[in-house]
Amino acid sequence: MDTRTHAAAATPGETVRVAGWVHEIRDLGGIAFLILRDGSGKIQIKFEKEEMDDDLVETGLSVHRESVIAVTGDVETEERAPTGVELVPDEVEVIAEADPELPLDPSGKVEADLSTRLDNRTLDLRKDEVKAIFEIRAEMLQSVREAFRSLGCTEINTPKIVATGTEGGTELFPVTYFGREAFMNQSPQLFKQLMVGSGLERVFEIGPIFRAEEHNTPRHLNEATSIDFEAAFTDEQGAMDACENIVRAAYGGVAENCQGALEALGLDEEFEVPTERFPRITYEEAIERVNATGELDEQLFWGDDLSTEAERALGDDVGSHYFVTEWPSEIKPFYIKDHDDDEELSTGFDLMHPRLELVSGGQREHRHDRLIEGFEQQGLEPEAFEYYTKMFRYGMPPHAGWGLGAERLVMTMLGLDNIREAVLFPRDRQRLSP
Ligand code: AMO
Repeated sequence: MDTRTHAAAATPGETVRVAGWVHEIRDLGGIAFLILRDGSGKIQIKFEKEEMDDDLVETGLSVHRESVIAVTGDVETEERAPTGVELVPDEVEVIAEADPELPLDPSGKVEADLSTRLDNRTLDLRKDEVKAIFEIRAEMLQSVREAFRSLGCTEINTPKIVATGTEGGTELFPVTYFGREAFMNQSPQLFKQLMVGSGLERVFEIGPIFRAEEHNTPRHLNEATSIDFEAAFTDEQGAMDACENIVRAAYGGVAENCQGALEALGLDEEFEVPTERFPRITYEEAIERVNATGELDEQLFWGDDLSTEAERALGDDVGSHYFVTEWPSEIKPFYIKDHDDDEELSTGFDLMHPRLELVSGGQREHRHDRLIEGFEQQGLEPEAFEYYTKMFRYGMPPHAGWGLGAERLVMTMLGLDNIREAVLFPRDRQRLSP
């Protein structure tokens, strides 16, 4: 059991045993300070060389930085100490000595590039501002889960090894499954849809998705975390309402419970929970607005996807989260329903942060025959998806949903430059370990 006193809880007048990492040793001659760091913060340990046992001083001051030690002693008030208290040691125990040469400086005095940091993530995460990202990520996931529960959703877990892809054939990772070809799942899309036709009706999943993206970009991962929602008896408008609710809850939870982490990132003053309703702009209006900015070398035409430059121009123009609705049917996947009165228009939508896309979603095609036609139009063989299409013959209600990239949410929330900052151990073209 963890019987130590946390650094932040050490109170003057107490005798305590603290344990953690040697953050820094400052030797001023007759007096020396060791700064010990643990999960709660830091505490100064004072060594008065003339007055203390030689072995104690020797042990305390010769230990290498980042070693794990335990120190027992009396806590005293000391206004000049960084936290206003210091510990006068009676005993120093070296629990796990660190090598003198470290691949990365956790005190942050020596800067390291992202690749070195990711290679040595354990040491990197000893920095307050890096640890803060993952505390915020955890809080975000917790708030999202709670918000889904209050929307009446059941959390599900669906297979990650699957027989077919859903999000376009080129981005699949093949695996061998007992001699048969299988793939890592790109999205829980088909499984979550099958659940709205079950007794569960409203579901969410938070889990990994795998995309064999060919290019390294600051916004793509080969393994990402998708926050997925799907609900029966709703349309794309209802799905967008739920999406707004969840994104707002994520920001709200972080604002309420992560003040320390936001401070460590220097964001405590500027962090804002979006309160205004996210504008819903049609695709047609979006391309008109992009063209009107004059930021693009070439004009956009109906049927074009929004390029990174177009997203940026529109994001600057709108200035907040916004939805793009009514995309052309031809650029949305087979499972997205077309508008009843105009087959060229889909019910698909994207939620955009001014910097990048966060969410795709829409109302789904729940009519069996139309679904089969959609497969054929997209050049997919409906037979391979029979496990899915078959259930549309046994009572599948109208439904809608979306998928939100967890890392992109953290990235945009905290203004991170690279999506890898929001993943403990990112997977990209170069990176398969750690
Ligand atoms: P889509 O493919 O647009 O839609 O993915 C949904 C959201 O997931 C995130 N995302 C990624 N994040 C990082 N790296 C990647 N390679 C990556 N790929 C996707 C993005 C994106 O907006 N089945 C549909 C969702 C639905 O309709 O319910 C889907 O997967 O934030």
